[in-house]
This record gives sequence, C-alpha cells and structure tokens, in this order.
Amino acid sequence: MISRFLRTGTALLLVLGWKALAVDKIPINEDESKVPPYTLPDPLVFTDGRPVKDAAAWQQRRAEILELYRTHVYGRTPKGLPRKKATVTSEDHNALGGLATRKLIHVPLLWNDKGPALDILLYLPNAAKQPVPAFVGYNFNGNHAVTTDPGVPLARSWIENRRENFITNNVANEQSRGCEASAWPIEHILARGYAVATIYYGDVEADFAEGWKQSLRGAAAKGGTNHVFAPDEWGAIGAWSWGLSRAMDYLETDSAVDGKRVAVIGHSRLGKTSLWAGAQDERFALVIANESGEGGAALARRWFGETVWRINASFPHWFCGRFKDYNENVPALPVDQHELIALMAPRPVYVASAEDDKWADPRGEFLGAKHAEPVYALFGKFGLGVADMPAVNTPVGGTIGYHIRTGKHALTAYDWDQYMSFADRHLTKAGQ
Ligand code: GTR
Repeated sequence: MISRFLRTGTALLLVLGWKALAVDKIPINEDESKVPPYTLPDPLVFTDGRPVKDAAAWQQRRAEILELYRTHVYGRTPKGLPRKKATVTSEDHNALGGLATRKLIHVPLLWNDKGPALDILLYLPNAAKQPVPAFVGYNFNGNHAVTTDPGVPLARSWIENRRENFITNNVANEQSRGCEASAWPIEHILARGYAVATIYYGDVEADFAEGWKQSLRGAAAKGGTNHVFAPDEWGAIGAWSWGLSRAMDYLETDSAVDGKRVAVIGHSRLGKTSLWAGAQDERFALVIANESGEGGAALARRWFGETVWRINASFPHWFCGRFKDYNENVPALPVDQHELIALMAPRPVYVASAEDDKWADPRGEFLGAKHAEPVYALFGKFGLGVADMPAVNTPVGGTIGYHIRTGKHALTAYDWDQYMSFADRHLTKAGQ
C-alpha cells in the first residue's frame, strides 16, 4: 500500500515536475539565422487536393478553412446562444468637453439577464452630420481605464492585478481610471470623424486558466462549472470573439453609426481575437490585428518568438483543447495563420508589428499577411504590394495593410494614425 502510494506520489511529482519545468524548457528561438525551413499549407488548394481557381470556389474553400480553425485552433461556438436586446443605459450629449456623445449600452449575453453581459462604451463625434464609421475593440483593464472621463462607470468584472494600474484585489477602482488611455486616443479618433466603441474583455471571460468558470463559457456550458470541454469546444478567444459580434449587433442598430463601416481592432491577445471575430463575422468591414503574434497574424510554422507549445502552456484557456495536439508537431496543423488572414478577403485587413516585440515575431506577422495575398488576388485586390518587410515606420499596403514601428509591444497613437488613414481609404461610402 505504502509503496503504491509512493509510486503514485513519485509519478505525480514527475508529471507535475515535468509540467512546471516544461514552460521554461520549451525551446524558443529569437535568432533569424536559426529559423528552419518550413512549408505552408496552400490556401488555394482544397484539403482533397483540388485547386481553387476563382472567387466562387474560394467561398467553398473559405468554409473549409473556417471549419479547420474551429476544429483545431479556436474551437466552436456552442449552438443556440441567444441574441439579447441591448439597452442604452445612459446618453450624454456633452461628453469630453462637448466633442462627443457618450453612450453606455448593456447587452446581456445569455438567457438570464443577471448572467454575463457586455457594457459597451460608445463615443460618437458631435460634429458628424450623418452616420459615422466606427472602431470597435476590447480593452484590457475596463472601460474606465481607456479615458479619464468621470462619466464612465468602473468595470464590474474581474480584473487582473497589476500594480502599475493600482489593481490589487481583482476589482476596479478610481485610481486605475485612465490607466490604459495611451492605447485609446479617443479625442483624436473622434476628431477624424470616427466613433469609438470599446468593451472590457473581462466582461466576457476573466483571463486566467479557470476564469471560464465565472464567465460566459461556464454559464453557457451544459455542465456548468464542472463542464469538461470537448477538444473542439471554444476557448477564451472564441468567447471573446463572439462577444465582439454581439457588440456589432448593437452597432448595426444605432442610427448614429454606419453599420456597414465598422472596423474591429485588437492588440496582442485581443488582436488574435479581432482576427477570429473578423473571420467568423463578415459584418466587420475592416479587421485590425495590432502585434497579435502567435495564434494571431504570425505564422505558426516559423520557429521564432512564442510558439504553439509555449502559448498553450502559458495560456491553456485561450485555444481549444485540440490545439495542444500540435505543441510538438506544428507541421501537422492543417492550417497556418496566412489562411486566417485570407479569411478576411476581400475585406481590408491590417497587420502591424513593433520592432522590439520579438516575442510576437514581426517577420512572421508580415509573412502571414504576405501569404494571404494570392486569395486577395482572386478578387482582383492588390495585397501588400511589397516583396519584403518594409523599413520601420513605413506603412505599406493596398487591401492588406502592414507596418512595423519602432518601439515595444503596445497599441500607440502612431498605430491608430495608420489605422485611421487606412480606414479613410477603405471605409469610404463609395467603397461599399
Ligand atoms: C503574452 C503572450 C502573447 C500576447 C501577449 C498579450 O504574454 O505570450 O501571445 O498575447 O501576452 O496579450 O499582451
């Protein structure tokens, strides 16, 4: 008995020990000369080997790729989730010194109105004479973090403790108001004629391994908090993406917004999320992935920076269970991220990197965009228009936009300026 206990104990320790060691033992490369050769799956060849010859055939191939992503990467959204009516809970026509109208919108996500819900913060430019194009995206620290506007209520959902944001007990507080404002140049965006809608991503899922239990995925699951996820059930990125579509449902009904000109934007893990949202929901007219890295725009097969194995070890809740099968065998993954980007075609898409953000693999992000070009070509659309990575701070692109700016991993005013110029070109009324 004792020896059996010891044996089991040792085995357990070994397993736990191996797991704990594994995260930092997972091989990481940040040396360009050490990137091994790789072969990408061809977006223009069906799984059964038939070529995709035109835009009509692409629609079938698109459905196939989407299904591969659901099965192997982000997981599947449960069927039968409701579309609940949104309520505008407050409207102030004199926000931000009279520049904007601020609306707060509450959207229950499930059947029970007391369950998980989105609190959308929407600013509309008062100068607008007609419905405006809009940017919608999640923030990391609560709606009250994107601005010092005192009219924005503190987020109600769980927030990650970050000392620099004065959060120590997972609860929002006044001190953290405005802590994320540098990533949301709201006045500037409004002055350029766009509306801005943002939502705290924690309204949909608290971002930690067990966070689903207190969030949408737990509330929606048949087994509740005891639920055991099937290998292809949605992960957190799937849930967050679905939430963006619910925000889009509202934006389509707001007469001050032009629902045909809504861009979805996200940074980092939320850039992965905006890509998956844009892939599944074609109502997003423009998709922006800022430094989205592994599981976002960066090619998974390129061994540089974060890897499939590492991201699954650090963030086991982001992707579906089956994605873990590829930890040590990325070439077996039936898709790569250029195909995710291609799912936006023929809509405009923008991928961006930062020079010091090696972890996100800037070259891999560029190549993800580059290898989506043949799909855009099927639609007669000009992709990036460059053969290789542009110099820093030199945006390029036709229907696929790209830049690498100097500096570190962040969403900055420079990035927003490029996105707005790109949106000015692509979200014109005539283009619809
Ligand atoms: C990192 C993670 C990246 C990226 C980033 C972020 O720790 O490795 O994939 O998502 O977090 O979201 O800020």
